[in-house]
Amino acid sequence: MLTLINTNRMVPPIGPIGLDYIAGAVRKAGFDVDIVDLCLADEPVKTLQNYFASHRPQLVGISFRNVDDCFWPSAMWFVPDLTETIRTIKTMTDAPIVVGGVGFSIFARQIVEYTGADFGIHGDGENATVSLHNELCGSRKFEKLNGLIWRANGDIHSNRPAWPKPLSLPVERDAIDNLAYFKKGGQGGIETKRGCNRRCIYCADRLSKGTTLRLRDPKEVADEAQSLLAQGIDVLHLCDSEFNIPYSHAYAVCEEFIHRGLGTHLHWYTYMAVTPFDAELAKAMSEAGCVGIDFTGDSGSPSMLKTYGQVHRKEDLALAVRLCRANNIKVMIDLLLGGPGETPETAAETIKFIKQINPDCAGAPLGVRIYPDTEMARIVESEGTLETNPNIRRKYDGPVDFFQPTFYISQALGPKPAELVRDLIAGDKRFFEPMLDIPEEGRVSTDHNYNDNTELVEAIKTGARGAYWDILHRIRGS
Ligand code: B12
Repeated sequence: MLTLINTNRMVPPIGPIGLDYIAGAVRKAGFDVDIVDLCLADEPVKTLQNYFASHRPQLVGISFRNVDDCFWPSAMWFVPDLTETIRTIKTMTDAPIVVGGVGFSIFARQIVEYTGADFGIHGDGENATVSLHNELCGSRKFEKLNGLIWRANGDIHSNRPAWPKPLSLPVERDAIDNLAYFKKGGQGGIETKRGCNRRCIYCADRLSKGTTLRLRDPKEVADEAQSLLAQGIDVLHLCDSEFNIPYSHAYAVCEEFIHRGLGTHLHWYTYMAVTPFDAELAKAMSEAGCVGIDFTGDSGSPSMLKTYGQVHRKEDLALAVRLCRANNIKVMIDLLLGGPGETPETAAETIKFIKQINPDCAGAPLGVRIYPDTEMARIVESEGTLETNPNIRRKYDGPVDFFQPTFYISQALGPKPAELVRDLIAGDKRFFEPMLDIPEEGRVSTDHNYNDNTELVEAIKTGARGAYWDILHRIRGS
């Protein structure tokens, strides 16, 4: 028997859909599985105590979604909390502990080492969890289990990540309380594929999901959407890195939704790359129920787009906004301000351009989270000694350590970069502004950090549904 534990207690709460898929796969393999959801528990430690007082699982799986909040200057780091949770669980059970999750997979080996967990799974958890369970009950041959991080003779070993292809997932979605998450978190989640083959210099998705596109059968995706709809969940956020990569699959998913008439019952939001996108896809998405797109816009400055490794041009962003408007789809543009080479001029060019193309919203956070093994990390390392690099921002002492929240803000933006960006935005309510290093007493929040966001929690409590940028935009007014 297997116990899966959700440790993400951020609010608004996001359903641990990875555990829903894993539990479905474990059941299909013929094992019993329980989910202990600490996010929905008032008292997590008591919940764990009560559970382990009456259950003796053979394996405990812990889901670790967010390593940090990726938001400067908040820069919250959750690995110490995970360590504490694992320590607590070890006092309650002798079962081995395996950790997995999207954030976990970015730093798999380091997290196993830091937290003292027995095992980790780097990548997809469905097959890997079943295989680990089988090996633990059998011959304990760990060398060949894809994704496994394991200990032997005082060493930690890392097998190659588990990124199985073809990808087929359980569609029942009945292992977690999706409806409770919908009522408290304002949306459900679903994936149409895994992996991303883009080369954005800052992105960690290739570390956690791989660079090979692993597509689900559109019929399977639609079956799953119907399972969620049957539970009363009629607003979804897709959990793909970028829905339109590849274009043909996005179109095929829309066609299947349209064929089943899902677009009239279901509303959904998604992340998208700015290209490929055209009138045909925009129309199909709208008919399939898409009501909002959050584009990886990054910048309105050609030189910064090049630096970030983007393939789109600023003109593509303008077209994307027009296509959304023509198809009644709300549009958000996610920017990244402060990367290598950002100057007051490039920042001004971006803000001015975004104002001109007029999306519903634009996220303008400051600071790029530096992940290890990315082009971004290589750029920073090529700039010389990390500890004295004036572009690096962090809140911890000692050597620079990308495992902990470490950000890049181009020093060319001057000593008060957030103020500079806010001045450029000049109170335009379409923008989510960067947080200030020292928050102003009593000032109403204008950023879009979704961690511990009481404004969102309250709005959802009173019935708001949808992507968080859309809910914030509605409640803050424009
Ligand atoms: C969609 C998404 C969102 C949506 C969620 C929509 C929804 N309804 O679910 C929204 C916009 C709300 C969102 C918000 C945030 N997000 Co987000 N999000 C994503 C995204 C794109 C997909 C996550 C997902 O659900 N994947 C699908 C599921 C099935 O995959 P999974 O969770 O990885 O699970 C699999 C494996 O990891 C593994 N696994 C999982 N658990 C376990 C447990 C065990 C025991 C095992 C063995 C395996 C295992 O098996 C699962 C199945 O194969 C990821 C990036 C990405 N491409 O994955 C970022 C990502 C997770 N988000 C991130 C962040 C930072 C946030 C925010 C904190 C941002 C902020 N400050 O506001 C908030 C936090 C929200 C919250 N309350 O938790 C970061 C986390 C990085 C980090 N350093 O930790 C990511 C990785 C993006 C990034 N690269 O920066 N997010």
